[in-house]
This record gives sequence, structure tokens and C-alpha cells, in this order.
Amino acid sequence: MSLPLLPTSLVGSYAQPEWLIDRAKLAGRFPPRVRARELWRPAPEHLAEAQDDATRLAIRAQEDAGLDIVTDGEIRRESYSNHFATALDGVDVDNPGTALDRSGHPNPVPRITGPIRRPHPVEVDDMRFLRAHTDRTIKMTVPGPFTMSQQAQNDHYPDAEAAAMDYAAAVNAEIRDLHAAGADIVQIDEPYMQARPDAARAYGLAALNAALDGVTGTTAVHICFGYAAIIHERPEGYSFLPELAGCPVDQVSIETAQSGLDLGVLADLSGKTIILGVIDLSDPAVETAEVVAARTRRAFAHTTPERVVIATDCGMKYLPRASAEGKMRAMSGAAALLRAELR
Ligand code: MET
Repeated sequence: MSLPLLPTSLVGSYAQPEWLIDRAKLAGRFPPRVRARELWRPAPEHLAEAQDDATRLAIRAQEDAGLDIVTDGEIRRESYSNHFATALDGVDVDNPGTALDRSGHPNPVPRITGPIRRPHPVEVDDMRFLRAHTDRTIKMTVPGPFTMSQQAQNDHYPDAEAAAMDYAAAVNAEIRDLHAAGADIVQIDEPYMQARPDAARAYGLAALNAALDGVTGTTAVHICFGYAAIIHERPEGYSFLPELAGCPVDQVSIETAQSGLDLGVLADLSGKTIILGVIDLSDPAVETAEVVAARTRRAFAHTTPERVVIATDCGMKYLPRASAEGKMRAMSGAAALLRAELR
């Protein structure tokens, strides 16, 4: 990976086109944990082709905006987690269970009826498609074992911890396969560690460590307060974060823009590269490069610029496309300003 100072990156998802997915339907509900085929506009026989085409556009939009690290925009996914979670063995998604979402809302979820196993690689083809369509550094995202264990109904294991450990084995195999097939960075999305900090401390961290076990490629973990379009409130700070200092992950992705987070927390993560969320996704208005640069500069009191990636607070999935495009350009603009300043 040869990256400039202050590389720019999405947290993963990019705005899906209206012709691909019914965006009003998507935004009007909680992220699906089981399947939500009714969200897709193309007929089933055209869907894969349309998803590929939309992925090409998402890659190109990131390149055009000047992002240094490119994702597939998670364009083929109904939600960040259900694409992987519903591909596993041991879960019944046709006769779902129920679990509370982070807001306390009951949601249909995979019902665990047997041992969780990964029958085959889930995202490797998506990664190969991404690799074939950009020369830039690429990042793939996978849902974390703890988060998946919270988005399931356990009718099989003695406790949620046992389920989380088998989810971890599935994620570990997927990460190894993604790196082996050419992914530069693999990011584990663990938003529920923030939502359920006590359980995260009790067994979530052990599951995350197991998912990272023996992995030699670059890894990241993303922790947030939830998509701004769905979860509107932002607490004062993270309830779970310093715990990641001892975890063998290279990069930690946090949101700081919408929350105005006190960046003193970065002192606890001094060994990590910080994927610094400096794009507010609650407001479709596009920030200026100066505003994004100022938000980024706040981090330099607590870590060095060499350890910062300029990023969005969370995924851009729910943003209007034009707004997403503008915000990416603001990120590149901020990077250019800061690189000139730090030279
Ligand atoms: N990678 C995911 C995204 O970018 C992270 C979601 S966390 C709620 O949308």
C-alpha cells in the first residue's frame, strides 16, 4: 500500500442509486437483519448485473472525488451486516426470530438453530470485482462477530458468548480469504460494541480478538453511534473504545463530526491508526474543505497526522447521491489543504 499523508476513505457504504434500490423504503425502516428482497427495483434476473453496474459507478465516484482508499460502496447489500450474516449455515432466515435493535425496537433477525459455519467465502467475488475496477488501495468491510451475535436470536447455543465465538471463526476465515485474494484492508464493523458496552466487555472483545487471530493483512474496526438517518441522538462520548487498545487491529474507525467528540480519547489508542470520521451524515448539506480540515486538525493535539485517515462518520448509504459526492470532494479538499500545511 502506498498512501499519501492523511489518506481519505469511506467507512464502507456509498449512496445506492434510486434506480437500484427503493431509497424511501430503505430509509423508512430499520436496517434488515434477514433478507429484504422487496427493496430492490430490478427484476431478480437483472439484479446481479444492475448491482455490478452500480458498483462500478460507486468505485468511479470515489476515484473521481479523489479518495485514496476505495471500497465497493457495499452496493450489493441490503444492510451492512445481512449480506454476510444470512449467508452462514446454522441460521434460519425464513422463520426469523426477534431481537431488539440498538434503539430498543424489535426487529426480525436470523434464528440460530445449529452451529454457525461459513459454508463458502461470502465477499471474495465482490472483492475481486473491486480489485479489477480500481488500481487504488482497496478496503472491504465485514460485520463483526459481536454485532452479528446481537442481531440474532439464539435458539441453539448455551449463551450468546458461544454464538459470538462461532461467528468469530466465520469472520476470521472470511478475513483470511479476503486478504489472500488481494484486499489491502479488511474492516470489521462492530457498531453494537458501542450500543452494548457491558456485553462487549464481557465477551465481545474476545470474539473480536478471535476474528483477528492469525490475520497478517491490515485490519480495521469501525465503532459508531448508528446511522444518522436512523439513530438521531449522539451521546457525549463512546461507552466502549479504550478497550480496543489491546486488540490486535491496526486501525480504529470512530465518528467525531456529528457528535463533536472530545478527542482526548485518542490518547488511549496511541498505537492505532485512527479512521477519523469528519463528515457529518445527519445533514445532507456539503461541508467546505475548510470545515473538514478544521475537524481533522482537532485530532493532531492527540495523535500524529501520520496516524490519521480522513473519513466519514459512518456509511453514506442513506445520503442523497449528490450530497455524498460533494462530501467526498470536501474530504479530498481537506486532505490537500492539510498536506500543504504540514509539508
Ligand atoms: N461499513 C458500514 C457502512 O459503511 C458500517 C455500518 S455501521 C452501522 O455502512
